[in-house]
Amino acid sequence: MPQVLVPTVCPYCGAGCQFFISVEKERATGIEYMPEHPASEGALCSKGNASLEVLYHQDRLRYPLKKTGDGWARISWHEAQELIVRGLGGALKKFGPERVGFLSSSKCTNEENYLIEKLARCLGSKNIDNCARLCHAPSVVGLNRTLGAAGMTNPIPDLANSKCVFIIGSNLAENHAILSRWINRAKDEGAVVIVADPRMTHTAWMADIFLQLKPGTDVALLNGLAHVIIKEGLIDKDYIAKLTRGYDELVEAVKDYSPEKVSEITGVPADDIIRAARAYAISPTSAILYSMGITQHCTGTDNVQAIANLALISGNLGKPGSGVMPLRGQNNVQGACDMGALAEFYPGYKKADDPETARFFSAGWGRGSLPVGRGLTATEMIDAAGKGDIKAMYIVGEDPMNSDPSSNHTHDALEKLDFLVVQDIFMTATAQMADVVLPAAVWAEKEGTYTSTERRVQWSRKAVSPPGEARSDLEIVCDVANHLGLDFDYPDAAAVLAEINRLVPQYGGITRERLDGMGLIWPCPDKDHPGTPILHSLGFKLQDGRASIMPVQYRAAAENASWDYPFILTTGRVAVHHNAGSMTRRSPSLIEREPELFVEINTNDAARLKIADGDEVLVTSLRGETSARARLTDKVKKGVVFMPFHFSGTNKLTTEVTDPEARIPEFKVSACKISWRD
Ligand SMILES: Nc1nc2c(c(=O)[nH]1)N[C@H]1C(S)=C(S)[C@@H](COP(=O)(O)OP(=O)(O)OC[C@H]3O[C@@H](n4cnc5c(=O)[nH]c(N)nc54)[C@H](O)[C@@H]3O)O[C@H]1N2
Ligand SMILES: Nc1nc2c(c(=O)[nH]1)N[C@H]1C(S)=C(S)[C@@H](COP(=O)(O)OP(=O)(O)OC[C@H]3O[C@@H](n4cnc5c(=O)[nH]c(N)nc54)[C@H](O)[C@@H]3O)O[C@H]1N2
Ligand code: SF4
Ligand SMILES: [Mo]
Repeated sequence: MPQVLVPTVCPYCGAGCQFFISVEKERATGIEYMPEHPASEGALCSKGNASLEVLYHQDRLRYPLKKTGDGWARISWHEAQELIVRGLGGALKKFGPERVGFLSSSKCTNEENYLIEKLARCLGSKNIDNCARLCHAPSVVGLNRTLGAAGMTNPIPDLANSKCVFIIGSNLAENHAILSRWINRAKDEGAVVIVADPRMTHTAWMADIFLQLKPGTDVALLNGLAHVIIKEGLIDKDYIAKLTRGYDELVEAVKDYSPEKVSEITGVPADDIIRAARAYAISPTSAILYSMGITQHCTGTDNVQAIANLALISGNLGKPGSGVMPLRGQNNVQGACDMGALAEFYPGYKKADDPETARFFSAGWGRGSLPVGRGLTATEMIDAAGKGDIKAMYIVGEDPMNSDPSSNHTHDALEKLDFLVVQDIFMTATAQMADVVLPAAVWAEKEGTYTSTERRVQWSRKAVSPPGEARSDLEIVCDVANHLGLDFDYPDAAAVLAEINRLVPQYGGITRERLDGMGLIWPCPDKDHPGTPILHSLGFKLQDGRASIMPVQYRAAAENASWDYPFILTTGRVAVHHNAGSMTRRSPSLIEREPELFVEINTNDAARLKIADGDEVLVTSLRGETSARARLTDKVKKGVVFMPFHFSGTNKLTTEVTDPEARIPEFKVSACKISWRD
């Protein structure tokens, strides 16, 4: 049989790179590059290149499983559905839908997320969320409030047009690797690059100005930049007058943030703050890129608003080379949010607490009444489970045991549930806690759309068949819905997309017929619309078309170093692993490069503790302890240590404190101590 090339979207990060899977005799045999792709231009990072390694892994879930006294038993799909009717359906009847929770997956397609959202709401539950809660929830809150939309404002290739790229709290060189190419291109054309990060990362190596701030002090830094821009008259007066409100309040709010004072809080030299402010505001076009270093704080929403303020006072929105860019993490976290897998929204960001929203969808879905009001977020569901308030959960493609903060707390909560069903491609730590585990097909084994960080909606084709009896999430969810008394009659993803086209205005014109090729960028309201690469070019979708400048004040992180816990632990990522690691730890070429959990410690701190490079140490916080291999480095400053969360252990340490509005945990600041492993 001849070789066939099947176009597909990378299953790892939100950059949305496409490539071809070559298929021979119904087996995926290799990758071919796609130079015509607008964002990746045929390039892939190490994870994209290794993505096929998970397809035929021996650990893939092949059959539905149920927990037995001494392990797991293979069961039929029929029995699995019966157990779900008894467990999930039983909890719905006995305790009511408000005590049942759903986690949807930002690894799944838009069509699958839409159906999981529809399933939860039609069963009467408001409790649906996805891993955006642990990721960009503050962007959803903060940018909707300031700019009226939470997406990345400009497309990836537009970065090349920027004359100043300000990267704050993002290690894109490792985590959105393909973006570095565009920033290097901007640099070649003379752009200034500013990086603000507590660690000297691969991204920081690209910087002309590097601001190595203390973790959790971003509001102070950003207000300091606004202070200098205002004081030196570098604002865009016309833009402020025509398109914003709230400027005077900002002037008042930042007047005490002199470079000297900000330097004391952040540890960044005052001169560098002034240089960065001038570079950002004087440049004709400046873009701000940010990610988890901004959002994963108890001040995450404030941080995001402080970023929007900078862009607004300097008029850096709505034109090429400018913008506010929340770099979305998972391959489809943008889409999972667009499809309403969030406690606050129905599909298309229609507010869940607005009765009109429920009326709109009950008409659209032909359902009598739908729940009105904000549900529990992912983090709140786990807390509620721990208190016995949530009784049953359906978790699709998410691994809270490893990705939520304070794993011991998560473990206790999940253990308390009367019934847990987990749908994944591997037996994760979360699946281990389940009563029933359902085997899902992974991206290359199914079709549908994914929305990348630049809001590009792309169709991914099925290349190969799933292993054993594994089925696509779309098929599984329809089956669950029908067993629970709903009527989900969708033959394929295209049928679901047609319904999305009708009910989600931003996706109105993103039809299956238009999606062969490089996709379309939403909002795309009708079939003739070309898509909208740059947001806000005609003003803002807020009152009078104006954006809101929202002043914020610096508040310290919830935890600080103390006598007992003298280090600040910050957590994050490395290039060759992905999130909780279920896929990349099983990729031979990737695990070989980073085989185990490590902790980066400043060389001076290590010398004081008599710790040598490669020693196994114990890292302890108020919540738990884990061992890790010491890695001595000057990338982190004295008093700060860094651990990736790709191996279980890291999240035993992290704090459960969340941002009061967005409910994102403060993954980036926990106090800890380091000691010898006995
Ligand atoms: N290789 C790889 N790529 C990925 C992922 C992965 O796991 N591995 N995951 C994907 C996902 S889901 C996401 S959300 C993105 C995340 O992508 P990033 O946001 O780039 O990931 P992180 O490494 O968590 O954090 C980014 C940076 O924030 C810095 N930081 C920590 N604390 C602070 C602070 O207080 N202030 C500031 N300014 N910076 C701080 C860290 O030192 C780090 O360099 O990556 C996506 N891409
Ligand atoms: N300490 C610390 N913790 C963090 C972070 C941090 O920076 N520091 N970052 C947070 C962030 S930004 C995020 S996004 C979260 C991520 O948290 P999670 O979403 O829990 O992390 P993943 O490991 O990506 O989990 C995705 C799961 O989906 C499965 N999967 C893959 N494809 C499919 C599919 O097609 N169908 C189904 N059903 N399953 C599939 C994978 O096997 C995996 O188990 O972690 C958060 N946790
Ligand atoms: S940058 Fe992201 S989308 Fe592109 S190949 Fe790497 S992981 Fe995949
Ligand atoms: Mo994320």
